[in-house]
Amino acid sequence: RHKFWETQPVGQFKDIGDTSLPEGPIEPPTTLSEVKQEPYNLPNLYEWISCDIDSEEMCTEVYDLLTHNYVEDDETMFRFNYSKEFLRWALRPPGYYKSWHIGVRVRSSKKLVAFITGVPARIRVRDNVVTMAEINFLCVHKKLRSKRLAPVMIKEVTRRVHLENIWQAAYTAGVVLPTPISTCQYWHRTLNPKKLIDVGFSRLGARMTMSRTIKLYRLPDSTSTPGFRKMELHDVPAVARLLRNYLNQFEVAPDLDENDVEHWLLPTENVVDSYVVESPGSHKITDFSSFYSLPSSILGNQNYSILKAAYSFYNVATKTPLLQLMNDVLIVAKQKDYDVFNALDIMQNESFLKELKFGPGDGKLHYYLYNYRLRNALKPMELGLVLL
Ligand code: MYA
Ligand code: JJ1
Repeated sequence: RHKFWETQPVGQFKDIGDTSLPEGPIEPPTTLSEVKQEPYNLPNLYEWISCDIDSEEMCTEVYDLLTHNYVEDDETMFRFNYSKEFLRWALRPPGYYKSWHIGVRVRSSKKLVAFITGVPARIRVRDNVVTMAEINFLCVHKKLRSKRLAPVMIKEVTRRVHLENIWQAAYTAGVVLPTPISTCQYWHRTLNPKKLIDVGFSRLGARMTMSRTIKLYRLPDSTSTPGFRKMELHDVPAVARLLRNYLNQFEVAPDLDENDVEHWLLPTENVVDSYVVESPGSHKITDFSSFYSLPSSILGNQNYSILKAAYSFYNVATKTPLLQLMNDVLIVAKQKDYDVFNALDIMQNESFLKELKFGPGDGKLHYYLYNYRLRNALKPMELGLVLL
């Protein structure tokens, strides 16, 4: 069934329900000298490169590959269109390794035809904080699909991660592989109903007219929570405290320090947006909410070419009701001209999805760990990790 994945240290389908297997690493680490020193072999037409994502030229090549060949929905109506600024942000967190930004070129033409990345992260799994690689942006050019290039890319990124003495990884995918630690559902909050219906992202509900639909999804012009404002650099320590404390309750979550919070959550125009609630009297930061910006190309529509989507990132409410905080974030997303606000059913998101008029999408997201076994799959609400 899974000729490649059956050979890898991941939870296997045949082991589901076997409670005799221990939680934790599946294989022990080897010594660094036992890690293969040369890259895996590619078919001779191709060559490996490490991508210098700082270089405008290289970043454009990666952007173009992904824009035309990355993840699509099941009916090929939309394709993720990560921006260059987003890619630079996603790929250069504290402690990143350039050697984990891996490209494959055609030797003769130098054309970039495949890509995979890792970035380092400390992920807590129950009581253990584990240094891992977060693997993302696996992409093979449409013309080179089904040639078993993906397994070679995965083995090569694994080798380069091992060279840094790191032995575990976390990743998400829309496809089912051996074996998900959790399976989550995408939910969508319409902000611009007319456009979403025009481009086929959503349909007019039964017994609904366009004007009733527009009214249903209308939001106030301004936010309601006193002290709600954009996060600033001086908020980093307070946000880090809030977030670390909040994420403690989940079975799997990132272990974020102040440097991580500054990188991942300080607002970057058109990439990531964060808001805090500062108590008007005490100036205490009591609540926090964030989203990232991931547009999709609209494939084959006469009127529109880009869908502006915001994705819920990390939210912490200690004083303001989470429902009210998220409603304020929907209002800012609408002000910023996003067409839709997306969220997964992870963390405490279920507590606001229905009430704030999110509807379930047709997409699922499966979460995976490499070389780390969990005895049982987790409920989405036990997950405290968002991958980009
Ligand atoms: S998820 C996003 C993935 N990208 C896309 O969906 C973009 C559009 N699709 C493509 O570009 C291609 O279809 C890809 C496959 C490249 C996905 N994750 O080369 P093949 C297995 C893992 O003939 P292609 C993301 O970025 C498949 O089951 N494996 O196939 C996270 C089969 O193996 P097996 C996948 O279609 C990535 C084999 O590949 C995926 O030409 C995490 C077929 O290879 C997938 N999304 O190319 C990667 N899709 O026979 C794992 C298919 O066994 C990281 N396959 O079923 C693991 C941790 C590594 C680090 C460890 C450190 C310690
Ligand atoms: O965006 C997604 N689905 C949309 C569009 C569907 C178009 C036809 N297939 C959707 N729209 C309905 C919205 C509606 C609004 C009013 C209320 C009811 C709902 O469902 C889906 C997620 O649902 N996205 C995808 O399929 C993209 C791929 C998802 C897998 C991602 C893999 C990521 C890899 C990470 O490394």
